[in-house]
Amino acid sequence: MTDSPSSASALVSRDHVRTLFSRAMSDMYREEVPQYGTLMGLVRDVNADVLAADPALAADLARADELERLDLERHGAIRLGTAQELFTMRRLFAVMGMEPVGYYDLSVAGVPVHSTAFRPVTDTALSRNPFRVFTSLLRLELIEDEELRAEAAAILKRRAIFTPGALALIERSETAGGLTREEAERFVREAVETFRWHGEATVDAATYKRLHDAHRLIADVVSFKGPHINHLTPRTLDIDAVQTGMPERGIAAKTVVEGPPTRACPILLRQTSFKALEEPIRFGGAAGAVEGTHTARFGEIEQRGIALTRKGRALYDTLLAEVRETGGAGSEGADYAARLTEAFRRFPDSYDEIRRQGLGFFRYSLREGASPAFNGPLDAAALDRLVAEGAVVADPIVYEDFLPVSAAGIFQSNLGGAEQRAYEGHASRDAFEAALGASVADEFALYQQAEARSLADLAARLGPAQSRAVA
Ligand code: OOG
Ligand code: NI
Repeated sequence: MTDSPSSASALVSRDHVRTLFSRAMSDMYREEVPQYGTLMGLVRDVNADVLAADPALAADLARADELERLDLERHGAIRLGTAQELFTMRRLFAVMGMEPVGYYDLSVAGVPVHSTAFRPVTDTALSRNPFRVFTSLLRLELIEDEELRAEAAAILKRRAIFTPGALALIERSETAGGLTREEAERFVREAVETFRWHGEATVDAATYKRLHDAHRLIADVVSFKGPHINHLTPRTLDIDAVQTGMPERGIAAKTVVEGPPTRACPILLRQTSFKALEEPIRFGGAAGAVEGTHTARFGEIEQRGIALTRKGRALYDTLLAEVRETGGAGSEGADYAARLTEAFRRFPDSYDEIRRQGLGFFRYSLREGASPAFNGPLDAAALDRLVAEGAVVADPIVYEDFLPVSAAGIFQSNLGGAEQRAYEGHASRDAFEAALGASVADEFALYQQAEARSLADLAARLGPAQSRAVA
């Protein structure tokens, strides 16, 4: 596959289609939610300040192929109603090289959905454009009221969220192994239609109210023509600066930043958002059109840090639970940030310690111009020595995924925070994968493979004798 426009029948890369799509989504959302544009401006300014103030960081990011993708980088979120919708959504994202990674059960946090993230998975694709979409599937089986459950299912069954043009091009891509330039552009125009906001509800006001009373999220998924994108999130290099900058630009920020505290070496993912907008909608029905409002769409910012190993993640989960469970306070309380910082003192805050203790994933490479005397094998001790000598660089691998506790916090902050109780039903990964028509990739395995690939390359560069003995 190639990006070259030389022939009209040549296929363009999936990365190219994804970039076209993420731009089109961003343009559409900026038009629909002007505060998103304001937020993008703020993030751009903060990122420029951080890079200007820290040339070493700028150099590290450039070497790790992180710099170029920074301004392109964002994620979005959608909520689907049926298994069929999820199945087709997987095929739609596959056209753009996005695959389902991870399973998130949000029912434990009182949100009746389970989710995955569609995202690119290869090193090259990620460095070109890591656009991801957090995709949730409503779990109607968690609605207690049987009649309402049946009604919601019937409403969802009647809708068709994909345009005929999008469906045809998904099939085309599946049979031809990709799309031509012209098809890709048409595909993006058609695909974006699915995620557009519709001010017209498909239900009458009374039905909306019943769905809303069962759970605000159920009303959001069931009452509309399609799964409107509910936020788009740019990536910042300093979320604390964005958090303080938001009110200055007239944006009402959520009080607590989700995820780990401020650290010298950022881990995983920190996120904050601005409150969902109350938007006018019109209900249909026998009585004629009725005006109402709906709250769903918001803005969010994220800062990404190093991907953690299972061991590192377990430590993160333990420390976070400790803070949140103190007096059952969750993330409430003025001292939350201070308690978080205190608890995370037990998480080493230097890349060197994180690496030695096996808490995070790294990408290893030979430093430019280095030619260390080396006689293999490239085991852990040899690697430590080469890193200590400075001949080998260990760059943190960026966390590309999401965090269930944070996601629940983001959901809740936009649901008015009223629905806190956990649902009885627990994780249902098998049902999710059956609906998806595929299994979700294991995020830890993906990071592990990325690290292993870098070690294999390094071993090959150090000398052929070593390439047979990778640590
Ligand atoms: C998704 C919320 C989760 C994140 O960044 O964790 C999310 C939603 O509200 O649909 O986007
Ligand atoms: Ni998000």
